[in-house]
Amino acid sequence: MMQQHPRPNILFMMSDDHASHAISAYGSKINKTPNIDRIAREGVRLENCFCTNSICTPSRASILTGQYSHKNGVKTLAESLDPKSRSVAKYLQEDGYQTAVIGKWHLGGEPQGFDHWRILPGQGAYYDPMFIEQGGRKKYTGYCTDLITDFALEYLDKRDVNKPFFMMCHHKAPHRAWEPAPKYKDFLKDVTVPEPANLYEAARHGEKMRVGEDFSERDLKQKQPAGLTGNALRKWAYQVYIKDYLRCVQSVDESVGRVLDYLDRNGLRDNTLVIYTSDQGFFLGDHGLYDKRLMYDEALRMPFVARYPREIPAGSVNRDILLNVDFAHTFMDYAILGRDQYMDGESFRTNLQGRTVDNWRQSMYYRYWMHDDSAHHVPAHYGVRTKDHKLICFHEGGPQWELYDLKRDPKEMKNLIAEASQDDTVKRLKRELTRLQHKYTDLPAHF
Ligand SMILES: [Ca+2]
Repeated sequence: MMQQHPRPNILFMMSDDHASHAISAYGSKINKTPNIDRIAREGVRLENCFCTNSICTPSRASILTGQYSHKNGVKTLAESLDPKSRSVAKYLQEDGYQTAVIGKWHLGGEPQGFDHWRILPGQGAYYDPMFIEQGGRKKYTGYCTDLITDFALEYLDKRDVNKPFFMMCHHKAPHRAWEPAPKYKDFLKDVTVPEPANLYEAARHGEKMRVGEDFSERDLKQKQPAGLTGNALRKWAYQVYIKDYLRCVQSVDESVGRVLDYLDRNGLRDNTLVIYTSDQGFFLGDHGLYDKRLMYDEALRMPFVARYPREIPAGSVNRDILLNVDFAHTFMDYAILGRDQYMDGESFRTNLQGRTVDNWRQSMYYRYWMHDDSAHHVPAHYGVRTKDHKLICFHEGGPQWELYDLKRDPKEMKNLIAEASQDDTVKRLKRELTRLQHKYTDLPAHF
């Protein structure tokens, strides 16, 4: 019998739009993130952690409720989380955890299920941001990422040491418009950041997320040089974009380091499950794009590293398919709470120990709902991903199908849907897509 430890603290750090390929533990070719890497080195790195709807508000709602977007009602940026929703925060709070959320909330209304909260209104500001907290609104002087970290550590200092805590520390960074801390504004100034191989690809679905053509002056923080067009514009704009993005990531990584040091100094290392993740991935010039939404891996994959020395082997890598809808059950499992039948996700506590649960999922279901919004023009779509393949259906005005062989073509450059040799794979994946839509009671779009 395993020794029984008290229930761990859960410290969940999540940034906004931080792609795994801008984390050195994931093999980034463009930056170093020593503090996030430290969690991976002392714990586990998830290789196949995916979001089920690659956009901010819906992913956050799925993390809290353990449900797909069509179940929790937050399918697009326009919807708020119903304050009556069941959520992991409420369950942990009812079960004796002290609960807090600090930083970006972006789910409308006041946080429910948290004893303490200090959140940004909407997207919040990078510089001298306003925060909403119990008791009102207050503007603070400083840089958003640093302030969120200060507030998180302040909360830990004041907590009741006789109860376990569940804290969600949610950074705004590195979200658009990628505004760096003053001290990092010249970071990478004289460096040419390597370009992704598919930077000069044309937009496939008419999406308005092209590096260069679809940046605003606010994104670039300067006027675009006159006469710059086509590939020359993209080349120039990529450097401006990626440097600001990585400057924002620097502060996030530094924040993670401050939190880890705090845990060490205060004897919280062994009894705290500490996680770093992002609400979804992001295109870093891949396919010529910025932003997320599309089911391609750069946006679909969530970075996720976790450390809990009592259970998680140091330096391990997990390749099971794990989803944002699993987080709620996983945290409840650490709190020794049973399953909520309304949640779609499953606990992956055992998977994090290096043992894949029997009959663990071999495929995942994805759906992006925000059809052709005026700013980004990404068509709605759904799809299924296995370890080896991805099948996507752009169902509006279609259907238009895409099939990728992820083993041979990890960058998803060649759509194989029309290849006769793939007919059996397509049939099998369409059956799997239908099975998953039934399992999650999502209605397929009619076409
Ligand atoms: Ca986001």
